[in-house]
Order: sequence, then C-alpha cells, then structure tokens
Amino acid sequence: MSEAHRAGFVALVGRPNVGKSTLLNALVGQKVSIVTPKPQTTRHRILGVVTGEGWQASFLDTPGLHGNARRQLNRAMNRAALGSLAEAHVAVLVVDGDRWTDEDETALARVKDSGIPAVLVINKVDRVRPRERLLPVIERLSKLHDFIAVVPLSARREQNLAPLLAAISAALPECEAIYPEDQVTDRSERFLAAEVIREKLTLAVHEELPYGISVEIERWEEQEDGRLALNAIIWVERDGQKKIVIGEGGARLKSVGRAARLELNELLGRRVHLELWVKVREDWADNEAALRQFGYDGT
Ligand SMILES: Nc1nc2c(ncn2[C@@H]2O[C@H](COP(=O)(O)OP(=O)(O)OP(=O)(O)O)[C@@H](O)[C@H]2O)c(=O)[nH]1
Ligand SMILES: [Mg+2]
Repeated sequence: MSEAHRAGFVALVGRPNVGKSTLLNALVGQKVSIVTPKPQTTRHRILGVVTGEGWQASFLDTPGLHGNARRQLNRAMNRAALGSLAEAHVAVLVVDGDRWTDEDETALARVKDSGIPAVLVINKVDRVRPRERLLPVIERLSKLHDFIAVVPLSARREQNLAPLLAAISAALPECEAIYPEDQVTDRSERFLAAEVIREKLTLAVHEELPYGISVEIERWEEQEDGRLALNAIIWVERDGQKKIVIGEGGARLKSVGRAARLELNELLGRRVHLELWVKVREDWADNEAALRQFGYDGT
C-alpha cells in the first residue's frame, strides 16, 4: 500500500533580515519574493509552492516580526505574519546562526503560542566561523522549544535544504495537493513587477532613505510586438526623498529602471519597456487609505 499524500501550509516566520525570503526562493527554485540586505523588506504574505513525490508544501513567506511597530504599515506587516501563522499547519522559525535578539525571542513566543508543529531553521551557517562554533549554537537553540526538527542551513548557498523538506513533508496533514503542480505562487506578475522595482530601489538607496517607498504599477499593456509596456509610480513620503530617489541628473532612477527592466525581462519572459515616475504622498505609511490603495491590507 502506498503512503497517503500530504499537503498543507507552512509559515516561514522570524525577525526581519534572517533570510526567510531567500529561503523561500531557494525552496521554490525561482524568485517569488524579493530580498535585500535591509530589514523589513517583505511587506506581504507571499505564497511559494513546492511539490514533491507524494507531498506538496505551500510556504507562506511573511514580513519579519518586529517590535516598536508604531506606523500603520508596520502594524499591517506584523498582522500579515501572525495571520499566516494562524493559517498554517507547520511553522518554520528562521533565525540567524550568528545572532540572537529580542525580536527572535518575540518570534519564538508567537510560534509557541500557535501550538502547531515547528521546525527551527538556523540560517546563514556559511557565516559561522570557525565551524566548531555551530555545534553549541545548535545545542542551545534546540532547547528553546520542542521543535520537530532543527536544521542548520545556508539559504543563500542552497545548502542542506533536503532535510528541511523531509521534516516538513512528514509533518503535513494527509491531504490532496492544494495547487496544480505547475503553480508556484498566487501573486500576479503585476505584483512581482512592483516588488522587483522596490527591490532594485532599496538596493540603490542604501541608508539614505528609510522604509517609506512603495511601488504601484499604473499601466500594464501588452504591445502588438510582444513587448510589455509598464508605467510604475514610486511613492515616497516627502519631497526631499523624491530628490534622493531621482538622483543627480536622474542617474539613480535611470539605473534602478535599468536593473528592474533586465530582471523583469527574465522573470516575465518577454521584453519589458519600463517607465518610472516618482510622486510624493505625505506620510503614506500612516494613512489607511493609502495603505489600502498600495495593497497593504495585512495579508
Ligand atoms: N551569508 C548569508 N546571507 C544570507 C543567507 N540567507 C539570506 N542572506 C542574506 O540576508 C539578507 C536578508 O535576506 P532576506 O531573505 O531578505 O531576509 P528576510 O528574513 O526575508 O527579511 P525581511 O523580509 O526583512 O523580514 C540578504 O542580504 C540575504 O542575501 C545565507 O544563508 N547566508
Ligand atoms: Mg523577506
């Protein structure tokens, strides 16, 4: 008799910047969620489906759980993370093997509260030097909760992902596949395009601009010659930020546009013509109507 098929939802949770989105992309085998070196990159719940022999895991990437969430945007982000945990059959708590903080403590508490089986991923082990330092870390973190598995890995180098998938698939409920085998996400190409632009912009502005950027696709038009014409608005919160985004003589905006276009050509499989506009909407990250317009509804 063959074993029953298993399927369900798996929430990837943890504090900002531990590598949840990098891990999601590595597991899915393609980019579904953007990655930057800055904390609080992911702002939504993002689905990434992995289908194996006899099982299907629907991963939910989530915004990093963070304290001091005073702005409406930050509250919506934390809500999205907690909502995903409430929906999931299995939790994956992602931590950085190099650093444990109060926000890790909070994320751990939320995983415990959820009461669902949890796997601990100790990520970025490529950075733990010398290697012997890793064993005591694993030992210490393993005691924090009754985890069903503890998996040290490197999401960036795609190392040691198989034991993670084995532990998760065994913990999923007996269920038929939820998504067709060829579906990897539930987010639209339009959403992905906006996210890729936000990623390139975040990479380009470094520390100069805090988190107040949002990208909205205003025009999406398939051209007769097979090209895709996109207009995107980059929303910032102040006039001064507009100058930073545009850069000297428009140089920064131009290079962001170029980087985004090259990646979108690949991801969308057609040639993209991209126009970027920068507009100010004062304090949009505290404005309920703007948050709704930009799609930050806590999911
Ligand atoms: N050295 C190393 N860096 C990693 C690894 N995984 C992720 N990173 C880096 O860590 C940074 C944050 O990665 P993300 O995947 O955006 O982290 P996240 O947890 O999704 O962050 P938020 O969306 O802000 O919550 C990026 O610079 C990644 O390249 C890893 O295995 N090793
Ligand atoms: Mg992320």
